[in-house]
Amino acid sequence: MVYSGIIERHHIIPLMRMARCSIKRLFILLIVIVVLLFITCFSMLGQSPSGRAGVSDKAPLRAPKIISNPQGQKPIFRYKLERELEKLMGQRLTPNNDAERAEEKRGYALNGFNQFRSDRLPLDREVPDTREPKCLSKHYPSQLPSTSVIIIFHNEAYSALLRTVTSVLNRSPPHLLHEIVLVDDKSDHTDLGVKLDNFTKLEPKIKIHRHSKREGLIRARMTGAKAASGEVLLFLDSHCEVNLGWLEPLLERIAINRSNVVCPVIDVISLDKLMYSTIRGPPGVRGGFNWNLQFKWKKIPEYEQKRRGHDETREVYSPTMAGGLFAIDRSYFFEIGAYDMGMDIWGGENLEISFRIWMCGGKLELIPCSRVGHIFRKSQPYSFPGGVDTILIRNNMRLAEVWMDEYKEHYYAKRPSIRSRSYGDISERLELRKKLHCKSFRWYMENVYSEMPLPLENLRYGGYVSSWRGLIKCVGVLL
Ligand SMILES: [Mn+2]
Repeated sequence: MVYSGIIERHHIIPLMRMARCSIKRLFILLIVIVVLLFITCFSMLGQSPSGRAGVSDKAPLRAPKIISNPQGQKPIFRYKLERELEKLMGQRLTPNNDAERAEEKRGYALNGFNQFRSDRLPLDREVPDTREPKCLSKHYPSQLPSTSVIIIFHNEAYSALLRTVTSVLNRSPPHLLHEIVLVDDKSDHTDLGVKLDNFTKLEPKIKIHRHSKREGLIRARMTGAKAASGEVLLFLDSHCEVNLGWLEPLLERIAINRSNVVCPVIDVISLDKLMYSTIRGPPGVRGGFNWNLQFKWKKIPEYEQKRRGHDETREVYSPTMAGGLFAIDRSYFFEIGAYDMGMDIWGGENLEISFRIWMCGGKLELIPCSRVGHIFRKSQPYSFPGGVDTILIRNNMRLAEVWMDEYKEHYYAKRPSIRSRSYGDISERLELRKKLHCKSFRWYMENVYSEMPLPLENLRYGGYVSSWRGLIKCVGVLL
């Protein structure tokens, strides 16, 4: 058709037909594009980027990541060279015959670390001062709250337990150390019986409580907390060595505000050589978690470094704690609901108390000038009655149901089949949350852990398509 400036009537009808046809085609094309978009979107989300799909809850070894150094630097502190150490000790630290080799093997199997060597190292050995040099020039008030150190154990290696206790006695100012409360969660190792009783009798500050049946970490800690009479409760694992000046920086933060809950920085005692070491420089990590509800070490974000004024000696706000080592004002601990007594044995309780502290008005902090060495075991040496998975899932469901509001869906999305499982009665914990006027989980995510991405990979065909927010976000990402 030649353009003439005038559209004649006989031209108009085919034009209208053509227009109608193009609208139809355009419409079909649009539908095809949308369908393609959705397919791409879902197939992308269906693949879990790190192959994490269907990951089941496994007992996470506490804080293994801290061993790896983000800068790839070698540990700067080594205890002593093997030979020097042996000379000092007057005995060998490695097995020399079949009987000793068998003993070493047994020690590993029982503890997940080198008990053979632990038994031969001095209880009061020196450890390298791993603090930042700037920490040494800090001054702390001499009047600080008195402390009950609570150490719970179940079949711990006798020498590792005693080394923990000895380091606390040697490196805590006596006027600040009110007592050491040991809680034996029904151990059956013979040397943890009378032999331990005899040792504890030597030091009036040590008190020991024994369970007549295995209760697990959570209830054992409650036994310790109820028995303690210091102003601060300080929970320690039973295979630690506290470092120089470890206590004052923790207590100072609690003295400033009783709702500050504080954790020392964890140094590494190697499980084979039992060498005490740390990574160079200030701690670059703080506590986080993933949607499997596992604790994770995460890089401290820039906004938090800014809040600290880039001062390496200052406290780091931490969204979660690893769980083994922390200090809390005793009355505050009970005020905010201690532990969820409906949880079993171990697992999930560290995230539960972390969420609760932040959501109910407290703060959770890492204190760089306080250092405690910890043996990171090779494996969990003791059994979980009823199975690890069953207990962890039940504990995590209680955690999700009480504290995580709509965000609990991110946990369930990966394991839809557990929804129907029983997690017991949570009414008391919901009541507690109401009574304390705790904030929402959304508030926590937006204000405490804002760098945490929402899990797009949770969206699946069958599992979690009901989240329209997720769907819109998904399409938004693609466009
Ligand atoms: Mn431990």
